[in-house]
Amino acid sequence: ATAIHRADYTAPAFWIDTVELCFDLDPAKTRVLNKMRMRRNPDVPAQALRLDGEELNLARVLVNGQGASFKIEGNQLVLESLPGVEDGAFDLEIFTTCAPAKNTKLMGLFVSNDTFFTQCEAEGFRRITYFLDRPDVMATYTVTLRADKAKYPVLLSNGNLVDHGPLDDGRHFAKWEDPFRKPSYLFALVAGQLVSREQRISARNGKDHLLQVFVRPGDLDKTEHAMHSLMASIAWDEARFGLPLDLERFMIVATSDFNMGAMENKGLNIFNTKYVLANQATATDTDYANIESVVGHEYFHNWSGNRVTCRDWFQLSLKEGLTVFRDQEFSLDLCRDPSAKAVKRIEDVRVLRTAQFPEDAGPMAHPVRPDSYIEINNFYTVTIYEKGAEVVRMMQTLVGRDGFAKGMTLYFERFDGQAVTCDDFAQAIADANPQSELARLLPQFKRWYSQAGTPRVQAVGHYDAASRSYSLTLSQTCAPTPGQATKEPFVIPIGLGLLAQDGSALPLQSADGSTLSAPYTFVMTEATQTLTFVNLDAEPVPSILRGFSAPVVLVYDYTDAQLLTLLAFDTDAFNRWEAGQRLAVRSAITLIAGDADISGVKPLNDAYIEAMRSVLRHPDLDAAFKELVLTLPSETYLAEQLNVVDPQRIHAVREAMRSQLAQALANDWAWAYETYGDTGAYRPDPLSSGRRALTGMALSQLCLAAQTSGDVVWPGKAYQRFKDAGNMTDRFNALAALVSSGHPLAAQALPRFHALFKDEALVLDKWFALQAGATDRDGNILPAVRQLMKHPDFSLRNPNRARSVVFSYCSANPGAFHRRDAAGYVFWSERVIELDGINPQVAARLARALDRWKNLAEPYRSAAREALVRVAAKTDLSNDVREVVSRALA
Ligand code: BAL
Ligand code: ZN
Repeated sequence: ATAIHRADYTAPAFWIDTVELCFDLDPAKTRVLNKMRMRRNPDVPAQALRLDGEELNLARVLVNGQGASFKIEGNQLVLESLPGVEDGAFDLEIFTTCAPAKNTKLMGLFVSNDTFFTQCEAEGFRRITYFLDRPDVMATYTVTLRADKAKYPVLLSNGNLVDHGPLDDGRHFAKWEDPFRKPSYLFALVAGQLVSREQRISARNGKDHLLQVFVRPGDLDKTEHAMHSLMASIAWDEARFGLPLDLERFMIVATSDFNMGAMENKGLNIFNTKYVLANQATATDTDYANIESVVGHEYFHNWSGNRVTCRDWFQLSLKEGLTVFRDQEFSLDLCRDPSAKAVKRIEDVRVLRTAQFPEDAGPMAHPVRPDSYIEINNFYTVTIYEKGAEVVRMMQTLVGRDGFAKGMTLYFERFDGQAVTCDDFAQAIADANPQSELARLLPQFKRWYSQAGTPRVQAVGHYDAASRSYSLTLSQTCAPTPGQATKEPFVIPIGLGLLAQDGSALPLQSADGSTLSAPYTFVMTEATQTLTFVNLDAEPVPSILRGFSAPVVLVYDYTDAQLLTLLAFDTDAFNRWEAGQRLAVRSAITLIAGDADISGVKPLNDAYIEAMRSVLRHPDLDAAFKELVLTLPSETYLAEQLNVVDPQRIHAVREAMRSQLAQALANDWAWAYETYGDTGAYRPDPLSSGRRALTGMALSQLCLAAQTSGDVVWPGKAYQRFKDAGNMTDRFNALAALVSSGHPLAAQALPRFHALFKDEALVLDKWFALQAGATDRDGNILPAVRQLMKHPDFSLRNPNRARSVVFSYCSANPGAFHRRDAAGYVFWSERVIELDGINPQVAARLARALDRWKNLAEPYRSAAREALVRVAAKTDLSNDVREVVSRALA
């Protein structure tokens, strides 16, 4: 496979104006008739027409109704001689067949539970018919679906239903027209036995719309939250950005076999069931929150992605970074309470730092707008999505919230109906705000799109008592990443405040005597810059990078006392949380990086424990915020702070910290459990979700403490709660408390849970994931995982199930995965190879579990390398997996 380079982009040699597709749906052999109205692109030198196609059986090619000569070159259908009509336009008709039932890659047209679904992004449409399968070729589609009526009563495609009726032999048809031009990756069809929740709404402009959520019969009682989320999304996009729903009908369909979370096909979003189905008996608070943001995300794509799409796949973050930013803002705006907003922001940053920062430091590091790729599926990454969203967020910071909304308006005015680039977006935001810092700094700001790697900002403070001034020197660096040896300085907005030693907020007075208004953001542009503040009676405590104002690592040599002050008093909730994390990281790293014997060690000092007690007992802080502060930094996050990673030592130290907190705060956890434990009638709002999260944490800590003390009361209470809980969050947390503490009652609770939910696939995923992700005790998890794979409910073909077992173990359970005997890595290599034969996209995700092998200590490092070499030695790997393992070994 060869790499594709952004610099090689050329416009297509042909355009497709209209597409008429007719499907005769049959799982074994679906017939696809594709009639296109095409024309040459006069701006490009005349050349042969090359259409993409994959795993298709070609039966017929007609040009203007006549048989035409063609050849197949690799995965392309090539037509050399085309009619030389005046305007270069012609009709091309292609008849192919494909085998949806055999499509285990879940790209193109596939069958799941006797229902047809499609997934075309990025390059799945070519598995349905020969096409110019690239996002800058936009056409209008008319789609006719024909199928057996009894088996496939519901026939859906993009746009509006314009005709339907019976056919011979018990078959029927439906004809759909999508009035909007779109690239092929937004095409979709669904056919099967589905039922729908319907809602009619009137938009602000008085237009009526039909909203539908389609699911399998039996799941209708789990669609209310998705429908509410959709209605809220529609209202939000109109209110915040003036962007209305542009279709008469908007459909969401759920499928249990899906590679991604969901897909924004025009008017016909296809979702993984995980992000649609919820009721209180089967879904947790986290599920509810995820559904809200994914429904929002896909809906927001209707403008940021569909109305204005990407010129090429290097511009993927144009739509994904922007749309993640939009879904984050949507969820933030739905939090009415400032504390809930802070919690949401912390959660988003946690994802960025535990997933994207490692990516940016590893072999797959790439800019937000990559320069090359081998397999585009590998670039649906946390860098494109989450870092891309941070880049958009910084733009909003630099132009202000209103300025950003103006920029969005200009962007859609300029580019509606077009396929454009990240440059076009940034330019529109800047042009709408000509006086802004963004406009002034745009070329430099765009380094966020071109340079990979996480910048490090080192801050050094100096207080001068004689002049009563405090200077803060900031220096930025960014380590080399593959293909980028040196980096130029970034534009880094740095939220900043100063606290007195008693914790009170200090006014920021600059040397020229002016007072800077709060919240203050310093826009860093140079490699090193110094800020000076005056009229300070004593050395202040700096609160830097407030709200996590830029996706950077902030290095500042805080004293413990300063961190305790920030934790207790910072008005910026993000930095308040961050101070607690820094304290915990410091205690952990000191031990992990040293070589002292750590058995029986108590890593946390009294001051930290007292600070945690104060937070837990705090009368004014919300439960959700408390839960975040009391959650120790993850093993993955700790690993990223080290140059040489011993995963077992990290695991042992973190477990010792958890255990120490459990014992030292035992009374406080009991108090928290009693105080927050009853959340009344179930509602998945941030406030009551936070109470359940903290209660779950308390129970887990109490069961952990019981492990040492021999107490039987709390494990008993956990078991009782597990049995009696009125919602899945409480039930699952109680089960997790028993499993994670290794209590014998877990052995009773697990089968009971399975029996209760044996028909609920998404709940079984949780059941599998809990066991595969459980704390390792004497190497017991890997054998358990192998056993789980033999369970009658396990299937590697279903991506959700594969993720719940294999990924939960390999990618989310470092303490169990990184074994001294290398058996975890052997298991990983077996599964990557096995999955690659089924579904390369999912296999390549799993392959990334060893991205950071070069940082591992011995014996892990050599064993991990050996496992990678074993996978790479396989000659018939997919491009997907080949790219990942080659980059890892490079
Ligand atoms: N476009 C792929 C799925 C998503 O990001 O919405
Ligand atoms: Zn998206």
